[in-house]
Amino acid sequence: MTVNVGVIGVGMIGQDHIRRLTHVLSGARVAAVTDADLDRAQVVADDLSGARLHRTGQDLINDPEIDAVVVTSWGPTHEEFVLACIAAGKQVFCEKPLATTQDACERIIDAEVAAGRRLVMVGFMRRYDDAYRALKEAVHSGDIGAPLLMHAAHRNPSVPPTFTGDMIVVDSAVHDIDLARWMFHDEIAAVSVLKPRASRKAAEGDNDLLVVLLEMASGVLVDVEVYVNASYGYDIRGEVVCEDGTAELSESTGAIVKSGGRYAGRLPADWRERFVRAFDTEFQEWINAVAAGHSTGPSAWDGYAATVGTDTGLEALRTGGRVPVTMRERPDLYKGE
Ligand code: NAD
Ligand code: ISE
Repeated sequence: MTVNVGVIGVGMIGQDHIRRLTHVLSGARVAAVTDADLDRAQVVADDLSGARLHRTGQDLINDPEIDAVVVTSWGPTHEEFVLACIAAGKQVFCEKPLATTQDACERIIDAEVAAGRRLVMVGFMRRYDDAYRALKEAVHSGDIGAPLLMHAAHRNPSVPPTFTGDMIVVDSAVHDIDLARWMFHDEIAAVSVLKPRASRKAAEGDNDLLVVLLEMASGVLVDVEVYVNASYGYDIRGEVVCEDGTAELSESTGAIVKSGGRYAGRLPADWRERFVRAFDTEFQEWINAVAAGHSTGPSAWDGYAATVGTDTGLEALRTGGRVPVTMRERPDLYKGE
């Protein structure tokens, strides 16, 4: 079966996902697209064989020939489209964030629970990265004792001027928040955010970098340095300190060349390059699940937990204090994941 996918939002990541669905993966074709910028959507549709252009996301979701939907529009629009997919009984892959407010995430959870089956997957692609999977396996192998602490770094070379200080937490640290929950099979109990002196590259009134400290319910600590104007490349790091050893995320930079008394390797330019294989794996698993009639991967519950984590992080950033995390009870639909 070929899954006919409709894509809502054909900006940067929407076009990257269309490329992988069309040219890299098997079992799916992009059959329709839409965007608030219809001219942009038309250009994308023209480049796809037999793809329809819809005027709105709702029209695309209601198209009977569309089996499943990818939502890659701006965060504040996600709730409307995800809820419409649930109402239409269609599987939906939604890029992070699931929704920008906790209330919106809860409305999605309530709708999915009422539907009685999982229809939503959230795009936390780090869970599909070979290096993170190997790190998780090492941590839980039993060979190096129980985990105590994780050091993580999330560095972007640069961000556009529209990227506000809050987005360091909401747009970037959200990945580390999801990763910590996945790595340790645990919820976050409290969040603190520390700021060094302001960098000359940070916008007036903002700090870049931030250190986000996550206290997991088990007592494991996770410190995440998030630095969005690091200049030198896209650099994602992780090291878990356990009772009897440590496990470190390997660098996916290809060869390290030693020559003339020096050594050098390559850093990825951005998240597209660093996580290209993870995105491919994530989407292939989604297509396979959709073709088999079910969902997979990070759930609406994970999307909700991440938004609770970023909201708590924002409060910690504003108050300078340690803020406990409060979450609703996990519905049965998401138990045992
Ligand atoms: P972008 O601005 O390049 O593209 C977003 C597109 O959505 C634009 O073309 C815009 O016109 C369109 N859009 C906005 N509102 C719409 C609406 N109501 N209906 C239809 N189209 C609409 O943004 P982007 O960088 O591609 O990010 C899109 C989403 O993907 C965001 O939620 C972002 O957080 C997420 N993202 C995830 C990763 C990752 O690593 N997983 C990386 C980048 C972006
Ligand atoms: C971007 O939106 C992403 O999701 C990337 O994965 C992340 O590394 C980057 O910091 C975000 O801005």
